[in-house]
Amino acid sequence: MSHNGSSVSASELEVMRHSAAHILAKAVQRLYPGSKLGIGPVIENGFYYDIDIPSRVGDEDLPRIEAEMRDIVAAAEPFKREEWSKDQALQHYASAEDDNPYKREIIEALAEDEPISFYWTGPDWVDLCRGPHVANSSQLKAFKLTNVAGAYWRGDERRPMLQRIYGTAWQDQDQLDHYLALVEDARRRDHRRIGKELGLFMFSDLVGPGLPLWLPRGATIRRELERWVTDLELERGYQHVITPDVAKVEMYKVSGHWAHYQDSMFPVMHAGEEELVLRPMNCPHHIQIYQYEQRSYRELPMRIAEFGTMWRYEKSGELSGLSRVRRMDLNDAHIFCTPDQIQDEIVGVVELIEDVYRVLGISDHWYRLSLWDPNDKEKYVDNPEMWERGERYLKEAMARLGLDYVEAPGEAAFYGPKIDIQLRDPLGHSETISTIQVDFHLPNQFQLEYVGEDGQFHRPVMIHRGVIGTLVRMIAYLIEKYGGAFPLWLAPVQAVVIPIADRHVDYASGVAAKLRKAGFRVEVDSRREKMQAKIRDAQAQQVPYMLVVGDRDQQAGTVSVRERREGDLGASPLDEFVAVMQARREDRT
Ligand code: TSB
Ligand code: ZN
Repeated sequence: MSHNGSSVSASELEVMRHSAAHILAKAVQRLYPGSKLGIGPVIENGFYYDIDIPSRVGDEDLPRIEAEMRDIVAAAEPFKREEWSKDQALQHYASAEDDNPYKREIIEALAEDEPISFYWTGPDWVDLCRGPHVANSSQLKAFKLTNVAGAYWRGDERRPMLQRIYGTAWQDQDQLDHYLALVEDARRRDHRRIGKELGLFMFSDLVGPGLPLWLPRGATIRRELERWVTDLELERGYQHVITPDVAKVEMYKVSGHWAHYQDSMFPVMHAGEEELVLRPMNCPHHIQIYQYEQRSYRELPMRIAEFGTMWRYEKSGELSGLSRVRRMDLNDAHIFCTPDQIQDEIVGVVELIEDVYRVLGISDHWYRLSLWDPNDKEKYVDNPEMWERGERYLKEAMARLGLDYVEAPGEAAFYGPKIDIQLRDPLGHSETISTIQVDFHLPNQFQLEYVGEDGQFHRPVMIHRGVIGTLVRMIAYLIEKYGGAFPLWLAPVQAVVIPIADRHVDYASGVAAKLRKAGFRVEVDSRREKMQAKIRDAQAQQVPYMLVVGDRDQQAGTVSVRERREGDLGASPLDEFVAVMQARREDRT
């Protein structure tokens, strides 16, 4: 995607990573005779090779394989390209020394008359490969094998499972070290890990994959976010509604979801005479509310909002903690407006998103203009004029806002182009949280109308938008961003009162009661543990305030305040401290 010189070095790096995959495969075949190679592509930050290895290989075997790779690098083996005919290639992979059904399958699918390229690494090892490669194995300077996973041949669970060995490779040791440090940081911040440590959410085998269960502390974070955003929306003229998360299949036939989005939907439920389906999106339901009455231009723009529950049958291999799930609540709204109002509405949504991000401390986001792919008739409604019009509106709004964006063909919704707001995780992967979409399609499908100033019927336009996106994905992101240290207003437990001895428990309970009355989430740690241990535990739970109370506090009506980052802040009269907490909660920093 880069337009400058760095794209050149990026592809150099790719070549090196690809050569690293070959060196890995050669090392594995040396150590585990009889290993049959599958495919070994370059991926982001590194490479992998899928290999059918006669014995099971685990992460503990990686150092040995790495050492073997180092020998190959030290031997400075040249990479040499050769072209074979299809027959020669097939013969090679049918021979006793390199009998390989996987490679034969790949070759069978290639054209009859075109030569097939092979790459030698040293005089004794060859692999089917398009290339290009480094000239010599000694050019591989800095690499590391990272993990092993099972991978079905061709991703098909009915085919054999091979072992996929992952590695990372870089220009030099510094770059490798930097990357490994990032990986370590990402591991520490991983929302799945922190979610467990802080007791935020869980999954259950009996409930099923991609279906998170929120524990009380996680539910608290959700509730706070939901209340906050709902209030912001009410201030801005949104009307909140509540609609069911199933509907008749018929509705999705009208909307076009059935034709373009069925792959992501759960199977249909046959209930008596009815055919019902879990909704993958909230739009058609909101459209029903729009159509409940005849609408006039005076009611527009009409902003119908809901934290709407959606169900998407995501592939099991793509599920990932809270970031990609099968049941989610979207901070959704559908704005019904006249064509003249589109610009202002888009601008208003972007401003709302920027306000929300400012409070959450999000500043490294970027805008992506997600466009259709005219060649993909299955995914997209075939109406070039409509796509062009939507794109124009979005571009004009971005120009008005003075915002830069990156264009991404093939990322649009089936019904219209989008502005997606992209966020990066610690390893630099980007994902969409907020989205703004212009849609001329659904209003047509449902024959939407309003009565204009002229007394005639007109067709409104729809803007679909999510501000904090789905609560799951946003919370996964926030857990990683804050490393579990949520700002006071979102922290599931905002203060722990720690009595020094048993005789302080009553006073501690009084302090907690007072804070609870002021609306805070407070716990009293009355366990018979040392004060230091209690502080350590509260600190590990990332609780913003620890209020230690002993004889002196009890007599003076104070609390000895410890803040999770600043440490000991000294004694403070309880009333004063409640006011400090209130102020901090209010400005949400
Ligand atoms: C904005 N109809 C629109 C809505 O009105 C819509 O559903 N758009 S969407 O398909 O792009 O989804 C909105 C957002 O939901 C995405 O931007 C993404 O942040 C989030 N999302 C999508 N799929 C998942 C998933 N499987 N798990 C978690 N979040 C998801
Ligand atoms: Zn929608």
